[in-house]
Order: sequence, then C-alpha cells, then structure tokens
Amino acid sequence: RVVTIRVNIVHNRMMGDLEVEKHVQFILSVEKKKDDFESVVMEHIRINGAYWGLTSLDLLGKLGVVDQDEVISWIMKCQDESGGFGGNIGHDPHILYTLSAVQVLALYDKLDALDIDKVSSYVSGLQNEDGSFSGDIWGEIDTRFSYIAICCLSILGRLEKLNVQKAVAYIVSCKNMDGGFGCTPGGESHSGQIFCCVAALAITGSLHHIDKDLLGWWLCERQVKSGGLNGRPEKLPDVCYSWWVLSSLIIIDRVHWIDKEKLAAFILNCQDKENGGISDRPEDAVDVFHTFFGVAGLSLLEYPGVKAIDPAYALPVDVVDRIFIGRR
Ligand code: GRG
Ligand code: ZN
Repeated sequence: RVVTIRVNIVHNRMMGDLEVEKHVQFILSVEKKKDDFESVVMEHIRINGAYWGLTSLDLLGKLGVVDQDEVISWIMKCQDESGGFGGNIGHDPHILYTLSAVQVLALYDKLDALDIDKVSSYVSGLQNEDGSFSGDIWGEIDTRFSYIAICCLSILGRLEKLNVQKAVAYIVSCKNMDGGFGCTPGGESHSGQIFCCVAALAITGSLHHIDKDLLGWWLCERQVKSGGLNGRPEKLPDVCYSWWVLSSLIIIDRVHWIDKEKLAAFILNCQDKENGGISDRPEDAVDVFHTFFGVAGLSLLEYPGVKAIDPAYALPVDVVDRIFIGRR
C-alpha cells in the first residue's frame, strides 16, 4: 500500500509536468493562424503540419477537439491526378506529403476515402531500378523516401506493388562501418536516416541486416549531459532526436542503454509552460514539429497520460492495431 501511494505521487507529479491543455491550445492556434510568419513558412508543408499536430492531439487523447470532416475534405483536396498528394491544395505531389495524407486518414479510420490502387501506383512508380526511391518526378533519391514508400504501402496493404527485395538491398547498401545509415550509399550516418532505414527494415521483416550492438552503441552515444539526444557526434541536442534516436533504439531492443528519466526531463524542459508548444532546446521558440516529436518521445518513454506510439509507423499503437487486425 505504501508503495502504491508513492507510485501515485510520482505519477501525479509527472502528469503535472506535461502541460497537456496548453499544448492542445498551441496546436489549435497554429491551425487557425493563416497570415503570420509561421503560417507563411508552413504553407507548402501544411499537410505535414496536419500530421504532426493531429497525431500529437491523438496521443494526448484530444483528437476530438478538431472538426474531422473539415480535415478530411481538405486532405482529399490536396490529392493530385497522379494519385500523389501535395503539401496543400493545388501544390505539386511528393511522396513526403502522400505519407502524411495517408497517416492522417488512418488516424480517423478513413483510409476507405482513398482510391488505394491509385495512391499505391503513384508510390510504387517512384521506385528506381536499383531499388531506391525518388521523392517525386524530379528524381531526388534518399533513404527517407524508401521508408515512406514502405510505410505507406504497408498501411495501404499493397507492399506487393514494390520490389521489396531490391528496396531492402538498397537500404542495406546505405549502411556504414559504424552500424548507422546515410541518405545514399557512402552518406554519413545521421539519426534521421537511421530511423528511416531501421523502421523500413522492421516493417519488411529484415532486421537481421542490422548489427544491433554496434548500432545500439552509436545511438546511445547520442545522449549528452543535459539528457537530450543529438543527431550525430559533436552536435547539439534537439528534441526531435527523442523520436529519431529513441524509436530506432526501441526497434533494435537497446532502449535500456540510455537514461530515460534524464531524457524525459530534457523534453519537459523544452515546453513553453505559458503559451504551450515544445521547442528544439530549452528557451528556444516552439513549433508544431518539435511539439509532435516531444510528445512522441514522451510516448516512447511511456510517460503517464500519453498514448503509446508505434516506433516504426509513427502512429498511435491503437491506430496501427486497427489497421492490421482489421485486415486479418
Ligand atoms: C513519419 C516520423 C515520420 C517521418 C517521415 C521525413 C521523414 C520520414 C524522415 C526524416 C528523417 C530525417 C532526415 C530527420 C532529420 C531531420 C533533422 C533534424 C535534420 C537536421 O539536420 P542538421 O544536420 O542538424 O541540420 P544537426 O542536428 O545534425 O545539427
Ligand atoms: Zn529538431
């Protein structure tokens, strides 16, 4: 009984530390502001912003504060005739925005609003002969796009439209001596690319290509004195790496190699306790991108009051379960 009471006290204190209501208000305010500097900068990636904001709300148990029909009808208007989605209405399609559109529809259990074959043909059409993926018709190649294609088609139940074997071989060709991955063969290891490659290998059942101890060592070395994580050696810590690094560590089963409490304290320190939102580092300006990665990081750390997020699909676990259990 004494133990139970103590656990509850710690639990309540932690709950109090995350400013749930303020973050909800911050996310809503970003959505409403249309004319200020941040909105202008965000205009071309509004669909990514919608994914970050709405997934944060769902993780906090507050998805209901946004008008679902309005979001879905706007998302559908961002689709191009190719089947891909743009960052906003009338913008050129790109694989980055297509995944965000699919993820938001998945949050609302509205994947059936899509012509699934059309979207998956757009994505599979971006695969190149060597197994890599371009982001759009202009051809930039990056392991980010490999992850997006694999994640997107897995959610849509159309992985067979890809050459998965070649896709995996290309990702493996981007693996470095330090156990990490870069954006193209020979590219420097970076935590963002590592997340993409590790999550793509997890989704395709190909984790045997990873040396988990070697990569786990490189990833846990990303934790600095303040408790935050950086993206590569000698760089500053940043809240978004609480997602890129931590999700990778969880997928390869090495999360116990970092100090989870110190990381949670670092994230909580990056909150704007007055007006809501989370920044990259303590005292910096908040934005919806780092608010999402802060909340998602706390979710991976099993912070009380935050729903669990899937480390490979970057969607709440209940959403991922609904997709895959529903399909069985
Ligand atoms: C669904 C979560 C999700 C992702 C979709 C877009 C994408 C797939 C993945 C992006 C992976 C990536 C490359 C992330 C890194 C982003 C970042 C903070 C880049 C900054 O790099 P530098 O070099 O910063 O400017 P550092 O921290 O190294 O100084
Ligand atoms: Zn960042």
